Amino acid sequence: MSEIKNSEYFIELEEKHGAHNYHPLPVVLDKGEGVFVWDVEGKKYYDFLSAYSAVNQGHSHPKIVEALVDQASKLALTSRAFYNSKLGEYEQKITSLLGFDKVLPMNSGAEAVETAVKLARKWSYEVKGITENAAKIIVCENNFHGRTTTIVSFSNDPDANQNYGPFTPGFIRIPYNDIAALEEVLSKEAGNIAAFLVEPIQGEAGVYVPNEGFLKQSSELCKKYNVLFIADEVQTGIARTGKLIACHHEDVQPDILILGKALSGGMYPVSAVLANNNIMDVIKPGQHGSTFGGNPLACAVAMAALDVVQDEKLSERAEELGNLFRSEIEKLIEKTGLITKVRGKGLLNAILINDTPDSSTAWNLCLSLKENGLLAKPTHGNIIRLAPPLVITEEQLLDCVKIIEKTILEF
Ligand code: IF1
Repeated sequence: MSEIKNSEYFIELEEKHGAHNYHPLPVVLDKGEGVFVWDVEGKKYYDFLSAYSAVNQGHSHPKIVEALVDQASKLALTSRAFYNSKLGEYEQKITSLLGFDKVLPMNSGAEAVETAVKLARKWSYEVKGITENAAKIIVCENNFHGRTTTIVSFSNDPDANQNYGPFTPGFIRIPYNDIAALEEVLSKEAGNIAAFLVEPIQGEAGVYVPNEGFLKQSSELCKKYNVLFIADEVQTGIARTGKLIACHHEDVQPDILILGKALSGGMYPVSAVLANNNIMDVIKPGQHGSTFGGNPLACAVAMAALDVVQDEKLSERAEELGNLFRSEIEKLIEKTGLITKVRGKGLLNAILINDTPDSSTAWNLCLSLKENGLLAKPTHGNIIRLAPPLVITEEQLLDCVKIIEKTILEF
């Protein structure tokens, strides 16, 4: 063990004392500000992962830090056994901003997805009239909705669910971006189907953007068959794709909306499930909850984080800079055989590396990008997600394009 507290020292500590449930890039981050992070040696990087789109507002945004510190110094946690002076104003703000009657506040994204599953099931028994315990929820191949045992029960990724059984029943998987497959299942079994749970863009699967109209047609099919359309916008929400939520690209209002990650600007675990009264009111006192859900600190942070999205017009920025980024990368693709495609919406993008998914090319490219001052990480094998904080300027974005070009052409 090296005594100097350098990167090696910290990596060894994590290796020795921490579960090995991740394989991080060999960089030890110590400071973050806006689009930049610094490692313990003081080296500066552009952050092109944004903590998986949780830091849309930039690292340690002063307005969000101030809200956190002020509220933490006053009242952090009461539990929902009592009312508190932040929850009601937060609920009013987020429901009016997103156009729903009610919100159920939770903490992690997975908890919000679990809440949405419970809500949809309960609605299907008590409102739609499905026989109890017979409700099914349609999900998509290659989905990612979190890591709880019920959520991994409907995953088809062995890394996500191998040896975590027995699995929760009641889920039907169809191919992503396949309206015909959805119609097929609904026309046959809608009587027993509570909901369709879908990511507007599949993030972890490699930033798969569905066909134009997929969200609109899916939501209309759900309406036709009295099945709830649930949008998991944990990663695509909060301005990331160029709209406040990705569903807005197709003027779709989901029956249940799931938010997380950047809802707090990455400052605190905050997630939310939004729905109208005819759905949300099936949950009565004592039928769902969590110790930290809706605590005053989370509410204060989330209100500040939402203000930053509006004050700094982050949706518009993501839309504009995303188009610029993809057009610049398209030019790079002309000059190299290493990248075969760039895809994404707003500032949620990914490049496909011209090698097999089990190759280490994407990983090695990320190591080179790190050396050149930009942090990114491969998702599945040969896909590198590129998602900077939405506060990035055009000049910084073009600087990053130069770094990516330099790295690719030198590789
Ligand atoms: C990891 C990526 C993975 C999500 C969507 C719910 C959740 C997530 C659409 C759960 C979380 C995180 C989890 C993190 C890596 C990252 C991720 F796609 F964003 F890159 F894994 F797919 N719905 N995504 O993306 O939210 O409980 O994590 O707050 O688990 O490694 P959470």
